[in-house]
Amino acid sequence: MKSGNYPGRKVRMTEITAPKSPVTAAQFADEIREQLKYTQNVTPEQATAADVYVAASKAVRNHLADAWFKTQADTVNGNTKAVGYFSAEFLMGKQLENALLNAGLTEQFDEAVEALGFQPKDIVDAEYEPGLGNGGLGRLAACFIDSLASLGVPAFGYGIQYKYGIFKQTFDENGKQVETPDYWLNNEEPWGHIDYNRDQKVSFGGEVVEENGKKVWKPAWSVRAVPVDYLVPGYKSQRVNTLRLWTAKSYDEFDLLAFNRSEYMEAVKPQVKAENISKILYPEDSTKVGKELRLEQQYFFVSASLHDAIRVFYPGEAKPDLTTFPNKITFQLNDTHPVIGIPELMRILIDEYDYDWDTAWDITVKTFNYTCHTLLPEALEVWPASLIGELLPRHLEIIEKINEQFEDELKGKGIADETIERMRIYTGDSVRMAYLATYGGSHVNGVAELHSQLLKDMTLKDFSDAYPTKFTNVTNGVTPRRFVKLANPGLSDLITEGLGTDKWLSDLELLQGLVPLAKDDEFVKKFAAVKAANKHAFVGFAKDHYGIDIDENTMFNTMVKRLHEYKRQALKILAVISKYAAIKNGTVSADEILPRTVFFGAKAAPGYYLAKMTIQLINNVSKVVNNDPDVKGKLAVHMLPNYNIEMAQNLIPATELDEQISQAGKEASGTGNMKFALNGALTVGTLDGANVEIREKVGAENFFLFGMTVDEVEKLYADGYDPAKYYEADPRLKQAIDLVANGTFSNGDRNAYAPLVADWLTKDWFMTLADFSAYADIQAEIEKLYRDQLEWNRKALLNVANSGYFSSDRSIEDYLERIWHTGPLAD
Ligand code: B1N
Repeated sequence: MKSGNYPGRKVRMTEITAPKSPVTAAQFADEIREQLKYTQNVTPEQATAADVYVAASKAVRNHLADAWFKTQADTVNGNTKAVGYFSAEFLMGKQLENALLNAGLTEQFDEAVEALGFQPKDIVDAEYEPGLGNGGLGRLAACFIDSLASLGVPAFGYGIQYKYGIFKQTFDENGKQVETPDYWLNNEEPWGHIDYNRDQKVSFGGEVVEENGKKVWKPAWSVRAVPVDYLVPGYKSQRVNTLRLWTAKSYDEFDLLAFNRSEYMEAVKPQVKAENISKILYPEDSTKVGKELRLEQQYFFVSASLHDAIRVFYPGEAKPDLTTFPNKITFQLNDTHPVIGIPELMRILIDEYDYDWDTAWDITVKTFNYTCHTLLPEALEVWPASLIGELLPRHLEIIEKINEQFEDELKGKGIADETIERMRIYTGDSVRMAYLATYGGSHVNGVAELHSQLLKDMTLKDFSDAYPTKFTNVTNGVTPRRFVKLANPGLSDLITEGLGTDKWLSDLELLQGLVPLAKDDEFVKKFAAVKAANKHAFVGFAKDHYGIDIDENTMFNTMVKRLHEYKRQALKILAVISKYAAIKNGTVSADEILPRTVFFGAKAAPGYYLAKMTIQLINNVSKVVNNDPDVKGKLAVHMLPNYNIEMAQNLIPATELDEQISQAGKEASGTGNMKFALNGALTVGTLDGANVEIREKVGAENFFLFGMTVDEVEKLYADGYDPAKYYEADPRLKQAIDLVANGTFSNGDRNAYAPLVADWLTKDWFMTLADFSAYADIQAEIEKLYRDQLEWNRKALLNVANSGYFSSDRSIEDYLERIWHTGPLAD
């Protein structure tokens, strides 16, 4: 047992070091050979890296099987409440390396594949990364299920196995984003086990009739939800949880009549319609997409999962006592996407199990909790009532009744009519999912201190006034296993050397033991050497993957995240342009210039016009700058295609300066910011999301803060914001925008970026121009510190030492204590 040093910590991770089925490298090699022979059907001589990858994956999976069965049995038979994490996205990243680490088989694997004549890295790289998420929200779900298993908490991840994940991004010759489908299942996928025998029926449409005084839903069509199970091994916990992703299949046989007339397309129509449900991940991030298919997806996975949980916890019982359901499992709703689960559980309890309304409501509220991930009011999902009525008529009735009960309850609390009007869940025209989630569950949380506060003060203020005790905060976190140990082995070894133990991997607050070492110049130099080695490694990675040449003797400055106006990639590229102009004009002398390489990585939603134009601009700035002999060796810009988990694992450890420059009050949390700090990058950032807490933990003197605060932003909106004023006031900004407008980055075409320029000068909703001067000014401070490598690295090391709080293990402990009220399984 170890203890962290922050207050309120209840759960302690107990490392179980001795694997229950230890295996030698030679035995593991035999197991791989066996898989090659009997499942891949190739000889070791015929085997390619891809074959060995599949064989090794299956061998690791076999090692996890017993722990998986035991965890399942303990989950059902023990008396520890389980967690069901409902999420439309799980952005897992590659599985093999992580499974090896958590199963304690890394060394055996390395030796075994070498004995087979392969390089371990080539085998790990042969895995095709599953992209079943858009960005931070999906990656958070993946970190959370890793931490749940590592802490030994019984848990299920529930979601969708999309056939096509997030699109693959390339750029055309004009620098425009091109999206291509990500058919990840075209490659052999050894991790998911499709279980046709644990399927569920999910129905849609039709009508509600009354039979014997009871409402009966007569659906028009049904699909077959089939679970695909992924093992979620805990780090040294001997626990293996389940990620259950549903895939949609058709019940309908071929329409033989149509088939006989050779109308092939007609014959397979029902299959196509059913299977469309799990076909594609919506490539939207932090924006609302109101699409019928999306609601079908949401209902599909939530309905199947609720029925599955009842099956798991009451096996074979025709009349289970579901009043005990909230003692068996608690469901966390990851944003509004699974919120249709609230009326669905009501329907199941009332229609399928004959409970009365009040009992059903009591069970439902106790079972659900809701995490909100946004502050943009336009991003909260609202469904047209007509759509719900068509697709889920019984649910619309239930939602109406929930709303009636809700309005009565508010009246009873003496709340004013106009407030009630604002708070309505069902307006007659539409259903507000965030409001339904807040009323229909026990707790609501934001994802960083500032975000949770702003939810209470703004986005959900009426609800927080009426139900103050429901609201809480859980600051996001990231798993140190993937994002430090696997991504940054050099730093991991140094940390272990510095602390004299590797227990920090399951108790990240132990990193604080590095604080005294920041005074030790020799240790700081070792730390600097790790960063230099990571930069060198990334140069190789970038050459292999993107064919680009990078000068490793420059500062590596990175901005990777989804492309969104509020995140303000525009602010970064304008500052780059301004720097370019300064070098060209000779406003800065050669020895004043700190050589930098700026990396961008960002996907834009396919329909997001200004975001896509920003990508195009970055690509064309890159072309001009990188081909200009005047700035060679001083400034380079790279827009790296297809930012994904693999790129993150390679680029973050090599980064020295990280950009977290969103407009204050817009980024709910951010989790990239945590990964960079943990890997020894310094942050330049605004007081937004979790930046606030990162700065508190690492120390204001180790963080480059700039820009307006939330209050200043609000005031400026209220006073009337005129971006043109800022354009006129700062010649650096004026020059940068003029260069975009005058065709410098579009072969003289002055229209190429006209919509972007017009938006900046007349609208600029996220106040990029207002923050430009502060951002440009702080660069001098950054560059001054960077010239003193020892001081820079000392501060970077202090970022690592003080970022232990941002482990997703700590987030899960907070959920357990504040929301779920459960804990690890007994051994
Ligand atoms: O969730 C992350 C946060 O760290 C980020 O600040 C936040 O922007 C992100 C609709 C979203 N919020 N909302 C989404 C994703 C997909 C979708 O279809 C919205 N993503 C976030 C983790 O808390």
